[in-house]
Amino acid sequence: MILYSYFQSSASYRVRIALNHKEIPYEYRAVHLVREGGEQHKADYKNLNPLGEVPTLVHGQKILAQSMAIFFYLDQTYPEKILFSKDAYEAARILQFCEVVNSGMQPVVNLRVRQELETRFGADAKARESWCAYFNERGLSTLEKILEKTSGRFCFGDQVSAADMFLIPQLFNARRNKVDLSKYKCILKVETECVKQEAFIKAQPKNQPDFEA
Ligand SMILES: N[C@@H](CCC(=O)N[C@@H](CS)C(=O)NCC(=O)O)C(=O)O
Repeated sequence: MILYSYFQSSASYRVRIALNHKEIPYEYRAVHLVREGGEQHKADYKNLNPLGEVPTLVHGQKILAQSMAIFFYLDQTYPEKILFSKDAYEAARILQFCEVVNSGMQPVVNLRVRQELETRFGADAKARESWCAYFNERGLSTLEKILEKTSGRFCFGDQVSAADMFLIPQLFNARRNKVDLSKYKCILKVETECVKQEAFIKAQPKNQPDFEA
């Protein structure tokens, strides 16, 4: 497998954790999202991912964008160490949790959105930070409420799932946006367990070949 990724892309970070968790070896191909206006916009890359985003997973002749779709594919093709659950309701609740991140948080604080806020609406750094803080806090307080009911060592009981793999990269994102996480007790408790796991450690931005301090 080949993963097109950027070290500090939270959506790529999710997939890196999932691949590590399932112990699937992969080749890392860096796509620099900023250099020269962003390599994600180059024609060659857009042949793989027409939206011009990372991650993209290539498996033989198969090409997949969207981390959620990649998670689905990985569970179907490598059913060991399942990312969702065999129980339909539990799987749907994990999916629901992931979607709070995937639709209510990450896309509205993404690089492209921050760039548009600046160039189209003249938002300065402080205004952009305030925008990101609002959406991060709205999402995090929702996740915290869910975790009050579902968490054990991890987001859903004592088993690592896709929920943890969506949560941890979003915390990285929130910290970059200077969000104060101290009030999210359940989130922080789960994070303490996740960061001990090999799959999560290997996937951290600072452990990627394209890491830049
Ligand atoms: N829903 C997509 C989100 C992908 C996405 O937004 N990727 C960001 C990095 S986290 C990106 O490539 N941004 C490039 C840009 O905004 O130009 C997924 O889950 O894979």
